[in-house]
Amino acid sequence: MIRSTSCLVVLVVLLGMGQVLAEPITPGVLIRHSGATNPTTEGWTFRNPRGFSVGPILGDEGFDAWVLDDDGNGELEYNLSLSDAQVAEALSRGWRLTARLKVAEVPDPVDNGINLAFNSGAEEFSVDFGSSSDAHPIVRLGGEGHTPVILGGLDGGYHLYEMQYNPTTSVVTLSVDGVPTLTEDRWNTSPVQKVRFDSGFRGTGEGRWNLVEFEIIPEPSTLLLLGMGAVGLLVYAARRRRRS
Ligand SMILES: [Ca+2]
Ligand SMILES: [Ca+2]
Ligand SMILES: [Ca+2]
Repeated sequence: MIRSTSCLVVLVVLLGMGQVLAEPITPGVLIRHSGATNPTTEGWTFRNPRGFSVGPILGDEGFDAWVLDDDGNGELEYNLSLSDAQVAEALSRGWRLTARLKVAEVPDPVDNGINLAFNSGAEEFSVDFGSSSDAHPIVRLGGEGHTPVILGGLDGGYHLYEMQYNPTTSVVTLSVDGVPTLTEDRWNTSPVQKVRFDSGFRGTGEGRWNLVEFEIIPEPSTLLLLGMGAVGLLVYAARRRRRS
């Protein structure tokens, strides 16, 4: 009895560890850009670079960042291609796409010059950025066909933008500096499966990207249950051992 219980404990603990170890960076995070690091050294694919150069900036209002300064008919993209399984997991568990960036030009019309998106193979969950003539950031959640919103309470510096998808309601909430600000459930279509930050051909704009992170929301309840199960079995095994 003790031996079989111990085997069960080991199995449960290994299952729990496997769940943690299967995540490549930290639990739930599939890819991340941070600071002034070249995204190609972080696992991002650099696609279609033409028309302008990119590079680091240090200590910009206290932030390090990677600069995409598109002044015209340039375009490029940093992306991570996603498998069918990863997309399915993201849509069933929920996902979070986070970026801290500064829109450096004033004014900067919203025209796909500064983009952040998760393309699911059906929908394009996107937000693109600009700036008003008095330097407030502008966001357009959902891409072309959606209404740009001026964030009048914010200055022209770095801000944290977080898109979070609720798998129960299929609604994305955009939080800015931790404050839920916009929601959206209508998206343009896209046949590709990837996470990307980029600058489009027609658009212009300078995005200074301090952080980009895509996360499939972990299931703490599963890990918690596994942990509680393991503890329970260990207690049970210890009691059995004491009695025998
Ligand atoms: Ca520029
Ligand atoms: Ca362009
Ligand atoms: Ca623009």
